[in-house]
Amino acid sequence: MILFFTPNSPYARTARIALREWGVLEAAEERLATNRQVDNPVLQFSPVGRVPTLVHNGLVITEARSVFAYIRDIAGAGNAEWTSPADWAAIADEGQISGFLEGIAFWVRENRRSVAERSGFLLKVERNRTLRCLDYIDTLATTRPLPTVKEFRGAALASALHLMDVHRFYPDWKMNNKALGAWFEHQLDRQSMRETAPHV
Ligand SMILES: N[C@@H](CCC(=O)N[C@@H](CS)C(=O)NCC(=O)O)C(=O)O
Repeated sequence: MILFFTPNSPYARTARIALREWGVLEAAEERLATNRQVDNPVLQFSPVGRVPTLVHNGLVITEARSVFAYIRDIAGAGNAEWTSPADWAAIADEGQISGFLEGIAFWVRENRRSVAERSGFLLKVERNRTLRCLDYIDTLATTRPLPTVKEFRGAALASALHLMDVHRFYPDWKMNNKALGAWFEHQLDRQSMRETAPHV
């Protein structure tokens, strides 16, 4: 099983966390992708060429949510973290968390462009989205316990928060979002988080 990743991708990180949390790291080879390069090895398997991409038994699985579910399934834990009948509250929370992660990933990409090319408008849109999401998810965290990074929405949330932190987009966020800050600090202690920390 090959898992393509890049060290700072919060999407790929959720898959790397899953390998560790669900005990299947030894069955996988984590292979570096070279995103947006013509010789990106991911392109041998997937025309989309994004991470995470998981290759196993002739299958090419993309999209972080599906890769997480697949890893969980081969670990013997079933492929769904939602209970049956569907846990719509968890599904609703996952939507907000995925949207938050997407916003942070976009913010990082925009910020990576040269100063002249950056859109001040889009940076502001993403900053405002982030502030709104942090408040919303902080309220969630005070209402009911957030899952650990062993679940996809926990891994996605922790990966997004960590990337936001290392880029220092909003250094004081924990002061204004105390419940979420406390949850995040707990996740940082986990080995899966330490082994996959982004490099800046
Ligand atoms: N919707 C995808 C998003 C994955 C994604 O955007 N990955 C980025 C890295 S953070 C990537 O591989 N970008 C390279 C590219 O778009 O060519 C998912 O959930 O996995």
